[in-house]
Amino acid sequence: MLFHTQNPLQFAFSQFCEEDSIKLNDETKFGMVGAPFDGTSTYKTGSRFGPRTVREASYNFERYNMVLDKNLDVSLFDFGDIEVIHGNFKKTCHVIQSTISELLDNNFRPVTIGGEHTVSYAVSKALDIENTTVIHFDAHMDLRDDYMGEKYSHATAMRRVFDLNPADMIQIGIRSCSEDENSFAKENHITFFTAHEINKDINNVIKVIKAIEGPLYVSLDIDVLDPAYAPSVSTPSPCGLTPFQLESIIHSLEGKKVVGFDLVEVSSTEIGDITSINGAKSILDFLCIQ
Ligand SMILES: [Mn+2]
Repeated sequence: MLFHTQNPLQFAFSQFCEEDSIKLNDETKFGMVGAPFDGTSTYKTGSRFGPRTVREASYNFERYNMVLDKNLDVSLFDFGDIEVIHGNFKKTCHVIQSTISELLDNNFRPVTIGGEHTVSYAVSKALDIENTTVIHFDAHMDLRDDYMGEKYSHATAMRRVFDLNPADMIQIGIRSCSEDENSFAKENHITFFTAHEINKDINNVIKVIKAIEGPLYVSLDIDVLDPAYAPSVSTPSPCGLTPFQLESIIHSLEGKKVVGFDLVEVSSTEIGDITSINGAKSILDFLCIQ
């Protein structure tokens, strides 16, 4: 695997796992990697700093989750950052895919910190998601077939994931798309819940998640949150979810077989930035329900 090893912040999440809780033969163990690629971002760049700032933000939290009355108790290995190739998505995609494949070969469930949303496509390719439902949190559908002539872009990421024939795709928190994307979602039976629908009644999306059978892959673009809670993102879109709503929906994944989780589009560049704090918390919420 190709990893940087110099940065002590790379292993920040590992603080939540006591050494004796790490069981090498545990088939439910998680392997964390950073994928600091932001080469296709078109508005506010900087998600290459996501892995660093999200890990740093994780220092702020307790192992004990008061809401769930539960200690975080998973085997989690943080392998540091993948060496992405800025300016070359094709090569970057290959490196991410082969790294995730290596994690899977060693029975690690991948937790990936982006980077921008194309990272999710690279991970999905490694996972072979044909029998898997993709749960996609985002302000945007990301279902364009191309964006400014590019097939591989943050704006087409979920269309490329859809091309991999997942069992189902459910989009949560949507409030921005083109007319064509809207039609594509409807014609292809992609279920989507707008942020407005969730604000009216969160129970509908929770009911749908609880009814899913079979494996799930979760992709969380942090811009699903309102820019009040996540301003440091590539393409902010107002009228988003609150951290309370996101927390409730993540908690509804409890008991589901989640084969992988990614957090993308965090472009915080400073310690204590609220976007990275909400991102780190979402990863910890997810890990706590395992
Ligand atoms: Mn987005």
